[in-house]
Amino acid sequence: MKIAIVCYPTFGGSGVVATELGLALAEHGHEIHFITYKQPVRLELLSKNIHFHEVSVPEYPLFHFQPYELALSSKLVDMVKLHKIEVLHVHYAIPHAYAGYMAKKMLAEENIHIPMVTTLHGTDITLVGSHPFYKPAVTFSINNSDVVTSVSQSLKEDTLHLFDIRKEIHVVPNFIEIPKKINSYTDCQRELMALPEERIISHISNLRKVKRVTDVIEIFDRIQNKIPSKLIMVGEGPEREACEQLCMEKGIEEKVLFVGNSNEVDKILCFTDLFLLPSEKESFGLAALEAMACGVPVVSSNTGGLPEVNIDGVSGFLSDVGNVAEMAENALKILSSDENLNKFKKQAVEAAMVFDTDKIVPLYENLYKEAILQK
Ligand code: GMT
Repeated sequence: MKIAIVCYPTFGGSGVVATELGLALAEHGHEIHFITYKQPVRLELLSKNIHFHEVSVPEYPLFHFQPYELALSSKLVDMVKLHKIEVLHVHYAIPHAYAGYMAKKMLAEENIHIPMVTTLHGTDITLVGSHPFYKPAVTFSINNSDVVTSVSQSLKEDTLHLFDIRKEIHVVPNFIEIPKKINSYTDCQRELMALPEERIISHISNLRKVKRVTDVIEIFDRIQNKIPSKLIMVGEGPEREACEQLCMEKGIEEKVLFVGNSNEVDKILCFTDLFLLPSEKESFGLAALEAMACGVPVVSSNTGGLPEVNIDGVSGFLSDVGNVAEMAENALKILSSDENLNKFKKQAVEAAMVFDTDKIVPLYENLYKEAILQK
């Protein structure tokens, strides 16, 4: 199939899932066209099956806001015609589903009928999309997609609760290539990060409020009071300063390393003993799955789709949002002995297997085939 993928090209989970999906589909022999404003971060390799088309928005002083949706829908029309694209897969409802719908309508004028698959990722529904300023447009674009998917059962339920949806929503979870993860780093160079007796804890996100990153510091502070440990904070975002300030107030700044955005997530996870994800909202929790696939147990909140990924007492533990004391206790349970830690590490990988690329990508392929047949 010839498939266009529209996504955010940044470090966010929706862009990562879209990019990994495109790469996996290309490996299955499909022709993939990424259409976005910048080459996606995880898309290092363009090849016979992988193409990237940049959407440029010319600056014009009259516009207070440059019309990205307009430029995107025009680019979609041009690329669909030029490359004979058969299916459009848009990731993140805002504004991609809206732009995709406009492209479909323009193409229909020329008797070209292309189905659109819309994948809902989380904040496009739970945070931004349900805002009254966007809600009518988001409802409209979901109802006018040919196929709608959500990344967890919990997000499906949230969508049905928050919007007036007439379409069936298919749950297609985030995925990960397990064998690659397990074998990717044999020499972790753990000694560069911590002393042999120290445990290494990590957190990866865009350090936004929704991730409750100051809770990460609170949990770590309680852990390091009991056992020697280090915390690695990966990612950039508006809450970084508050976290750094909190570390200083607690006098733990030397034990916490802020490394910014990283392309070496696998390497960091390789020497990590425990992953913390105390989010306020999390439709799936790709970061937790990435950790589990690398054999890292997860202590997380029980919000959104996290209980579908992190299995309580198996791959880690879950607690109510904000219950940092319980999260710290759970972390200590896992880290208390090598025997316990190794048991949880093994169980984390096993729980991640459910989301192996080979199991999930065919679900998307089947939805594309059905959508094309129905056109
Ligand atoms: O979590 C983020 O801040 C990034 C965000 C995004 O939209 O890129 O991630 C969302 O989509 C991911 C991929 O489907 C999910 O794994 C994340 O749980 C989800 N984030 C939230 O719901 C907060």
